[in-house]
Amino acid sequence: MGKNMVEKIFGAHLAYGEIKTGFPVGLKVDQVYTQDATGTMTWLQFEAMGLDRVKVPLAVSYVDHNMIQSDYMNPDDHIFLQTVAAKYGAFFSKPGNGICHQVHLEQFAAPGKIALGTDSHTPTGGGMGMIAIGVGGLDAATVMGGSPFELTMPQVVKVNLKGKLQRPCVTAMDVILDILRRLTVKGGVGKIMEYGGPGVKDLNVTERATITNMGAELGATTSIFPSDKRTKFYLSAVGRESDWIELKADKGAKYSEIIDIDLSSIEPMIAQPHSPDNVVTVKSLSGKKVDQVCIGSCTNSSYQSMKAVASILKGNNVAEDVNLLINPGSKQVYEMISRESLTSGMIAAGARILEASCGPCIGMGGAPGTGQVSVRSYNRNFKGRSGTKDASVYLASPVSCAVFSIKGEIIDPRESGLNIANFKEPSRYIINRNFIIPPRHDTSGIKVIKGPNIKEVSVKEPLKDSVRAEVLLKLGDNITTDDIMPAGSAVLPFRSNIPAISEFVFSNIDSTFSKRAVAAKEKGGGIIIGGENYGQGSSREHAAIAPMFLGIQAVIAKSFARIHRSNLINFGILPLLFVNPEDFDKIDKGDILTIKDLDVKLRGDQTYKVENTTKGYSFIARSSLNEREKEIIIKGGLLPYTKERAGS
Ligand code: MIC
Ligand code: SF4
Repeated sequence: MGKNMVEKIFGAHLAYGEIKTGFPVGLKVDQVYTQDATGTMTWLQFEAMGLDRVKVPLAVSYVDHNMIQSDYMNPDDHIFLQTVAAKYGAFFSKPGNGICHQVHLEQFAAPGKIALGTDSHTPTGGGMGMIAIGVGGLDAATVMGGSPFELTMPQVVKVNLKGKLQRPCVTAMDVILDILRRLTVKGGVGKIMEYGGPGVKDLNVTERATITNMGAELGATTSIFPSDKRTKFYLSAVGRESDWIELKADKGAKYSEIIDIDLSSIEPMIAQPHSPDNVVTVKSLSGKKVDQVCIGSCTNSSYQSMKAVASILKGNNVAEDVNLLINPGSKQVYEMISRESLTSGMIAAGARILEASCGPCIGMGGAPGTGQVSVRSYNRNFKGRSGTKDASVYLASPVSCAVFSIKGEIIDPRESGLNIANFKEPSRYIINRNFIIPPRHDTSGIKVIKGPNIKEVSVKEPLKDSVRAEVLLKLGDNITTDDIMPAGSAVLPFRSNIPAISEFVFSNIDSTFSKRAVAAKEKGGGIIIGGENYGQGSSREHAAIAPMFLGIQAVIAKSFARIHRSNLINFGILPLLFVNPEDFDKIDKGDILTIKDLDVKLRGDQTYKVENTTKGYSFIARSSLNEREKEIIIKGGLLPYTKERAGS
């Protein structure tokens, strides 16, 4: 029987289980990478496992998020990450080297491999024909410690591309925005998007990477493109032709669903506030005034994106009322556009060029003004993420963004009259690895340096047999991890300090949350009530560790996003599902819920009678944990579970 690409790669990496949708499957992983905002916890957790060295063929510690360094905390994290990488045999990518996903694509991604990254946009590597999955830090740490990576086998959906993009005004960003419009932020949950069809050859590797990167916003486990001649061309241009293998689906390969997309029919698209799936055509918003434009992020900061932007800005002026910020994705991109004198054209036009990092995408500077309209070539426009609660953030292609910055308003780039250069892929990129420190053989003399803000990892106690807890918050659908654990320059420095960061949990939704949680903890703990797709977005496990630290015992929701669900389990918080969605309506903030016989129910049919002691009725909730997940919850989380197994 013909196999799809996912089955081929999973088959070649199978550690245990069956490649059968809905069943647990264990995979051997080739590469693991971390970024600083999630990496400090990951590496602290790895350290707590007591091993001498990482047990995966390749591990990389990147620094790209926390770059403001307004005091000692961010640089202390950087030095910790550098020394811990040196101690345990990982590469270290220095601050300034670029955004992890862009750098990984240039330097390490390879077709046919499996990579995990502690960031939800790890699927960027799918553009290279690899399975690249975003995970929580503790999952990454256990895999670096030698365990296989276990996941529930997703469905594989084929995205069948035909036709050609209307270049240069329509880009890969418009393709993924259009897919988000069609499928929504829940459309990919439990699925891997496998791209195929004759239209694939119209897209080069960095364009494919834009699509797989933002596939994260579909809620998909990952997305993958074939590895073909264009992949070979790119790998040879970055000096890694020997990493190339061909990868394609067999004839007759099976898929759970097939989605057809005609690239020729795609127009410039834009996501409106406050969700990446709130997509319309750029044309339909013509004339809307723009205050700020930001170009970059792991989605659209490649050499190709920057060249297009430079061609539009050349000889023009950024509109009087617009602030234009640009962050190239990597040192390689930066160096190349500088050598070609493209940065000088950008500066002359009035752009503010930032360093190669996440920057405004994660609220590290570049916040818009009160009530302002900001259009960004980024991947997320959740409310408040930019740092300004009442800003209206839109998402569009780098081409559209550059055009808007000159015109001062939203306008279809096809009608702008501006000159936009067509891109010719370079046959050689600058290859300079001086910002990547390779692992050492002898690590005996290396001391891991931890500044005073780096606190030890918090661990939960084993599962109690009954829970009596207060409903601290009742929320709607699509709650993001940005809602649960905000980012931005005031919060990110505390990523290595759980007691301190826990004060910010849900702070953008309810500023009294952490205080109320601490008070409830004394009396048995708290429960959160969520709607559909609870925990979508980022992989930050802080959205589970900090609530755990505040005494949250369970989250009862209509459905969960994949990475956050795993993170909850990894930190001993029970993810429960409403059996009857009407029960959601009956609960109110402040109700006391009691769940008894947890251990027996968990090991049994996983249905739980939840008594609403305040209102005097009960309802049924269920969990859907596999055997390993059950044990993890019983032990109080993945760390105690792993330690016990290592000791036994
Ligand atoms: C994001 O885009 O939200 C982040 C910041 O890159 C996160 C990781 C984090 O919270 O550190 C992600 O996407 O996983
Ligand atoms: Fe960084 Fe933004 Fe990409 Fe997250 S989405 S990795 S914050 S650039």
